[in-house]
Amino acid sequence: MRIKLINPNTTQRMTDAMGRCAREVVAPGTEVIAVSPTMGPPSIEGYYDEALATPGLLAEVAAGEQEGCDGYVIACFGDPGLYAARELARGPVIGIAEAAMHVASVLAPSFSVVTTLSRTCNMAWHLAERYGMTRFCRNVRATDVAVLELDQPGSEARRIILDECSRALEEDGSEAIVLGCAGMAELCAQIQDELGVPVVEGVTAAVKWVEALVALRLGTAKRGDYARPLLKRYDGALESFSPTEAQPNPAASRFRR
Ligand code: 5HY
Repeated sequence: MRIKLINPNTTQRMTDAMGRCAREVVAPGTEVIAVSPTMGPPSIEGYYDEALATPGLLAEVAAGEQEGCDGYVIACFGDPGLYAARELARGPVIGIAEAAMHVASVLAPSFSVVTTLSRTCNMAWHLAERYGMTRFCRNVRATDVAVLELDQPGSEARRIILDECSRALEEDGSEAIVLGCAGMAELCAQIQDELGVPVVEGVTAAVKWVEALVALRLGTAKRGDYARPLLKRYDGALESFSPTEAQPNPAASRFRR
C-alpha cells in the first residue's frame, strides 16, 4: 500500500524527518511518500499560516488520488484542511493531532499536550473539543520554541520540551503526554524513555492508523459531508482548484463498497 504523508509546511528537512519516523514503524509492503507543498508557509504557527498552507496541502491530496495513494496523513498539529482533504480522497485521511489524542486517550485516563508557541494553544484546545477529547485533555502547554528551532544544532529544544512534559505530569496530574508538533517526532522516543510514561507523537500514530484502516479495506465515506466537492468553476488564482469529476483512483477498488 502507499500512504502519502503530507507536511503542510514547505520545510523539506522537517518532511524528511517525518518520513524517517514513519518508515521505521510501517509494515513491509507499506510505502510512505513524504511530501511538502511547493507553495505556502515554511512553518505553521497560527491561523493565517494554517489557512495559507491548506491550498498546497489539498493539491497534494488531489495529486495523490491520481498517483493511486491508499491513504493520507496530514502532518501538522493543527490538522489543517482535514475535512476538505476527506472530500477529495477515497482512502482514509488522518490528522496527527486527531491520531495522537485518540491514541493517548486509550493509554491513560488523561494527557497533557506540549506544543510550540503559546499562540497555538487554543488551536489545540479547539481540536480536543472537536474530537471529543476534552474529558481526557487536562492541559495544553506551550514551550515557546518556534517550529523551525526544534531541530537546530545546539538548540535547547529537547531539554525545554522535556522539562515542560515533566511539569505537565506533576502539575496537571496527567498520566501521558501528547507532543503537539510534527517537528517533535524524532524527540519522542528519548522523551518517553526519560519520563517513563506514554509519550505520543502524531506522525507515527497517524501513519499506523491509516495503515490499519487500509488493511481493513476501509476508506472515507463518500456520501454526505465527505462526498466529492460540488462541481463549479473557481475564479482567479484558485481556478486550478476548481472541483472536477472524481478521477479514477487506481487504489479505490481495494476499499469495501
Ligand atoms: C506542526 N506547525 O506540526 C505545527 C505545530 C504547531 O509547521 N508543523 C508546523 O506549532 O502548531
